[in-house]
Amino acid sequence: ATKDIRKAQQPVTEEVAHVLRTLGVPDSSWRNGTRPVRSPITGEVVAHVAEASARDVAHAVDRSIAAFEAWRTVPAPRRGELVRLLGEELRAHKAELGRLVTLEAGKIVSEGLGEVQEMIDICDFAVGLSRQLYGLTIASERPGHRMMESWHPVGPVGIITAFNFPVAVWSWNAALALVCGDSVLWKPSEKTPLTALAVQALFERAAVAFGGAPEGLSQLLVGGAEVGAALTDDTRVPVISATGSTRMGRIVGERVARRFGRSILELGGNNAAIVCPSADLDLALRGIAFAAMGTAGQRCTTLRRLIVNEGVYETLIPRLARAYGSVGIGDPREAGTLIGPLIDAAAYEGMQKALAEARAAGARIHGGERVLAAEWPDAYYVRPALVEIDSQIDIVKHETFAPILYVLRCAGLPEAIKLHNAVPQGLSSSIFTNDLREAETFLSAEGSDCGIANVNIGPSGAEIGGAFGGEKETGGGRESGSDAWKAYMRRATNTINYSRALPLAQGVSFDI
Ligand code: UN1
Repeated sequence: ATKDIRKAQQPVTEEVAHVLRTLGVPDSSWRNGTRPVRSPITGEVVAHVAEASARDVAHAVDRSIAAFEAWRTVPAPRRGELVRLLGEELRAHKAELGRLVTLEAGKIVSEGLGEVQEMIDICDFAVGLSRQLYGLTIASERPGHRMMESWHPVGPVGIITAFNFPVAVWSWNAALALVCGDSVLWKPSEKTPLTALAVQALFERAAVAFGGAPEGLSQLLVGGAEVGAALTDDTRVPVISATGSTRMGRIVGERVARRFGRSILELGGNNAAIVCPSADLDLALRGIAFAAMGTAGQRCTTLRRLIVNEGVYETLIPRLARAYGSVGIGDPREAGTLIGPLIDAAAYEGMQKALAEARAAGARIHGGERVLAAEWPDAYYVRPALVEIDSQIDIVKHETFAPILYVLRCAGLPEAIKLHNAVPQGLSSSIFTNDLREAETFLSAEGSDCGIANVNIGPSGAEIGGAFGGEKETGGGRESGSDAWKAYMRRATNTINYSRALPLAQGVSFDI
């Protein structure tokens, strides 16, 4: 192994057990179950979790409805107090929970901690929101009448999350849903149930400190696709928020729509950055490196396509290739590691398949090979791949959940924007430029077609204050900040007559 490749210094299984116990997760939930859980750091089995059945889901929904019926009458600012206490638990256990994210999802230490920070941030946001669930007052056309809008709790919210943000995505949904007066049911990724168990334990502590939270307000359903399907099909669950692949989202979205449920879908991205001739290339290089290689390319916001103006191509790409060649890969717990493992063998195979297709199309590929295979045959570490390619062939339009950055050359901004938007996904995007006209054009109606569009930062690493989500095959849902809370409530339009007459709208007369 070369200097930039880092081996594990300490065993994983013992550390997982220690962290779970520190976080107050009962042994019974992770020691003797039927479903094995692997750490991607070494590929070893670190726990066996118990699984829910479809019948358990139905029973959990019964409890969730009872909890909802009590919770919806608790004043919203008081509901905010529970979320404040959850934020306090997360603050107190940030180090341990962040560590567990590292052990179970393979994120480097600062990204594991960052994910917990994102949870703390959304709790703070939701606490403030609990006093700001505003409706409008609307001018009525009738004398002596007033119209207004009321926002009411909607019911149990089903939350389906992915392995790559195993805890933060739950919190974006749950913190909002809870202050909105809803109960929550969480089906985490089958690849990352341990972090979910830990969050559930912290939630339960917060509920005890709160005193009087209804039993079953937040429930965890560990299991596979059949658990997700039972939740998705249950007509008593009005909102399903699902994060994951477009393939999964198409199934969930169709099933929820069939029963007139509401879905919040946060699916695949194929995020690009455009580099213009005026760009600050030092800054662009750092922004690109984090967005493309960070989290081993396993964020939905990961930078996957780089569209570079021909005027700066020969300066930027060799520098980027050098960064790709020297980045630290290995045990994510080691200081200096920037790229941890892929989640599993399937992720590795998907990556190699995509690279083979690009190679067959004549692409020039830097990196992409497996490393540390002799040390850990069951773990999948790769050097991130930089792929110079002439045109946006099919594989470039596809989201491969691995660190592959396709680089395309372009002649000017109109061509760059055209290439940028010519993919089925529409999550996040960015432009590197110091030209105001280019920046504003990119952000305008004729610019990026994504839910997130940035200037002089990469497409990943969004803050929780903004609405998060995207267009087209990304699913159209919005989570987290801004007014995303509205998706977790139902809206009632109210008309109040405070006069003695009964005028009808639109001048209709109906005298009996
Ligand atoms: C995801 O990968 O599912 O913007 C979410 C980001 C993070 C969230 C990513 N705040 O990269």
